[in-house]
Amino acid sequence: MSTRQLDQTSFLASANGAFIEELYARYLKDPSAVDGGWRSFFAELKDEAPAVLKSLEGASWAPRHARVIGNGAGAAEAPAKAGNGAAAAMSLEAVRAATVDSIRALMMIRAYRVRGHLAARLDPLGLHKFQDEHPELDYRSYGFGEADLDRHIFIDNVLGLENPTLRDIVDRVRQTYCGTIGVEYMHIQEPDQKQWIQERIEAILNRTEFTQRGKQAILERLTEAEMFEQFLNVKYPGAKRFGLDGGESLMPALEQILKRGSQLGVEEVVIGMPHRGRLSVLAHVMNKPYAAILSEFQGVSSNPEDMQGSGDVKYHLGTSADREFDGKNVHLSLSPNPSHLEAVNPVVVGRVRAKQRYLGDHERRRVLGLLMHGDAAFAGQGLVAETFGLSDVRGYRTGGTIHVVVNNQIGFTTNPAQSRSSPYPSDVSKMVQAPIFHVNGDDVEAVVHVARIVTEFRQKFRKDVVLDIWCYRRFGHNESDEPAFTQPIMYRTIARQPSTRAIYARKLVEEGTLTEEQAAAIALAVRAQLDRDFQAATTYKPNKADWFDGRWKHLSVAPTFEERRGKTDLPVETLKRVGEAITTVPADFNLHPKLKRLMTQRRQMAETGEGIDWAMGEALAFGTLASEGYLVRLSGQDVQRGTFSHRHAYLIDQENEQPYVPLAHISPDQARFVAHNSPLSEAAILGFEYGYSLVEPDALIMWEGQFGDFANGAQVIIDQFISSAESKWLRMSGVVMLLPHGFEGQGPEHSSARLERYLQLCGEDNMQVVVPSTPASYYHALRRQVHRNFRKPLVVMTPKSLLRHKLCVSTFAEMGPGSCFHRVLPDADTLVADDKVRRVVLCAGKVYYDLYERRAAQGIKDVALVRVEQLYPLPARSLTNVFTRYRNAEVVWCQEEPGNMGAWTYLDRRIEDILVAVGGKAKRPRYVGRPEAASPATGSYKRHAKEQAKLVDEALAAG
Ligand SMILES: Cc1ncc(C[n+]2csc(CCOP(=O)(O)OP(=O)(O)O)c2C)c(N)n1
Ligand SMILES: [Mg+2]
Repeated sequence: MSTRQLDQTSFLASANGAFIEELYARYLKDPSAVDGGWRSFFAELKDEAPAVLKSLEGASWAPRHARVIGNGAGAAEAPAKAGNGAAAAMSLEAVRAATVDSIRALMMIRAYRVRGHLAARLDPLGLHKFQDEHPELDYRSYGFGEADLDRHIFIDNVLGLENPTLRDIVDRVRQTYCGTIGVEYMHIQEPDQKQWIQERIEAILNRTEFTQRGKQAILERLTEAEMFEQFLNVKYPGAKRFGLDGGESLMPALEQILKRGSQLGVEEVVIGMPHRGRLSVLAHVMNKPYAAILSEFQGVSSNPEDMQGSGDVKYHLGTSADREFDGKNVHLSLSPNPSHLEAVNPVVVGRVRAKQRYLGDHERRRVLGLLMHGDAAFAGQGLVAETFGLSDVRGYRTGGTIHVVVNNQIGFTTNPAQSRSSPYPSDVSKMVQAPIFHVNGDDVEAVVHVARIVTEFRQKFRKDVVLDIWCYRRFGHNESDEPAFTQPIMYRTIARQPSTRAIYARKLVEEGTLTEEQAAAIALAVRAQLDRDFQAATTYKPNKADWFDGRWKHLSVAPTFEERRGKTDLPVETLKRVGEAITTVPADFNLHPKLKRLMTQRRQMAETGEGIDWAMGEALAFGTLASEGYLVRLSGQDVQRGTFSHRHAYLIDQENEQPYVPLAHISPDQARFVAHNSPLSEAAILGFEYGYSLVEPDALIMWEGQFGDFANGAQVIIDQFISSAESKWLRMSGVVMLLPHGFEGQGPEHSSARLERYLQLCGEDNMQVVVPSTPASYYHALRRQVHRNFRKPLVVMTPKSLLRHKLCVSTFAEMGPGSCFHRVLPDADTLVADDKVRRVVLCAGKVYYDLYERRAAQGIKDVALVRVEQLYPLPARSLTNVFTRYRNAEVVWCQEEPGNMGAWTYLDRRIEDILVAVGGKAKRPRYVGRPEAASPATGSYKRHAKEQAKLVDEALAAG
């Protein structure tokens, strides 16, 4: 450095960051190139240096009013006394010393931003060991001593402080970051989001000053929550309600999210939550009358009496409501959910997405997803991560979900250390860089304050955000549980802990916001309401069921099995027109040569109406539905091309990788066709599509498994929603599952879609299970989904080798006028008179073609091959006709699957019943197929082929 005079404008204001960075770069190249003070400073910083230098951006952090003089060789002028305003002269050495101070202070501030939450007082019980002594949060770790506390540090524009002393800074960061709110946000990569949070919280010490009205409203919400739970406790002691007791501040938090959300454009909120506090949410957020809830405690069903179905326990029920906030209406729907914690998450997110679509909410600010979680479940369930994984994926994103963790620091009898490996239950949300606000539930104003911030953040950045409310569970896991068996210390502490309401009421009285009488009057009013509703509950009648409201108006309960074909045929001209449109590619599109051939072949199918293969049959179903105005949405791994390279719904330009989607270019007024390649998850994607289907009845919503067996990763969604939701919650869905299935020698895992599992779940007309054996059959099954006045989930065993089987083709005659879905396909060829038929071989799916070819090869004439295209609901009438027709024949059920799998055990008794009723020669069916097995299929192709030939031969052989 020269003795050149440097003034503040040229050196300190504009070039500070750059200057230090340059010094640092010089130091990295050669430490001896910078002077000793800087050298030891950089050496101390070690790997932290780049991050620290980065954090300096935007702050001015050196003596503002100083002029620098001297040569940096130790001239002894002190840094300008802050606040004196005059430009004092400083030696370069003094500037260096002041700058180093500033940087050290900034490092400390940065440490608080990153780790201040570790020292925050989050636990209302005071049992959690917070890290108050964390060295990075101690100013002494930064080269300061006690004597420095009153020294001015030359930083401005930081923490909203001007000209602070070290003590000011320490006070400020402790209040902001180590009070009753702990903020984790420094893991976020986007600087604007980080900066927004910093600015939102630092200038105001991360607190809101509430108005008197605001404070009273908070107390009212707490009082309702507490008294409602207490009332239930007194009136129905020991009845399970999974009380919110100890976590009451959830209620004002939710209220704030809805209120602030409505101010920021939210019109609809889809809510998902577990058992804990659900009754309070139903009553106080969803405005479900106390009388309705109390009547359920008295044993009245939640559904109107004339409804069938199983119904469900009260803490699983959903409902919807319209709420008004400052004159703005917000529509709320609380999703019903099963006991399986977190399973509702993807369902809620799918519902949000569907609502955003039909409202035209392109910015995703009008419809909001709000999910509540228990601490143990949030950390434990993989579905949480799977659902986060959808958060910014095309086709699935919803503009971020607000997550609220009711962190009562226990899961049933399990302590946090036993339920997770991470410090917080919320760590999983860092995978999407969600900001996380931890807050002490007993500081209810802090809770409401952060509820407001998370809502603002979500609306501004449209990203997931987490509010982690640290609270406690006043009683056992449920109301008949003894928590002291396992957590005696915690429960002794809880017994001494005044309620959140009591703490807040006392605070308001002490600060003079309310009188004690006013606080008591709030409680009295709530109690009076509860007493009135308790009386009303004895005569309470549930409203009419609401499952055919709104977009479901044109639908109704399904008619009996035999009367529900639906009109799925189309004029041949329509098929041709759609067929041509979906085989047309723009002239300037660079199509892969093989796909050029494929499109030409498909074009021929459309022109001749002959030889229509599986993919073309599917495309015609999709295309005709879209042109009739039904949204068609297909989702799953690699679905755009198709796992088996058969679909090619999205064509990729070989020059620029731009997609072209023929199905989206049929006509200008068509509905959308979309296929989304999904993340590699089954549960989240199927749950999402199921949720989507709940909102959108006039759409074909499909999930395709890569191979059918992978659907077991989504078993919770299948068991708890798809197969049972209509019965439990009166909610219909037309969701479709496409599950590749077939024994083709590919080994244990790529053969079986576990057909047996779906059949075992079937009952009470809950869903449909089909194994279409022709493209036309598949085409009708898909079209039927929306062309009837009811909706049922559809499970389809889809083929693999049949995709390219020369016999597995259809014609327009089978799709055109007068055609429909046939639940049973009779033998195509009559080879002998019906009474001469020796055996009827019933089968489903691919094995039919093996049987057909073998029968022809062997010249067998007296065996009829009958395909059961729909296994559930079982087409009893059609099968009766078959058995009546072939009265003298024995009946064989032939399947590829091992005997303990496939449709056999499901069909055995049911076919027997029909045979007995028909009274022909056969009294019961005989089984032909692979023997019982642990693993679905062999890993050896040779063995597979041998087994397959054997079962086909046995099905046809005489005797
Ligand atoms: C997937 C799943 N596994 C196990 C259970 C049984 N179970 C019900 S509640 C509960 C504890 C949940 O703890 P937490 O998530 O912290 O919620 P809290 O009850 O404390 O509010 C358990 C294990 C369940 N309902 N769902
Ligand atoms: Mg818990």
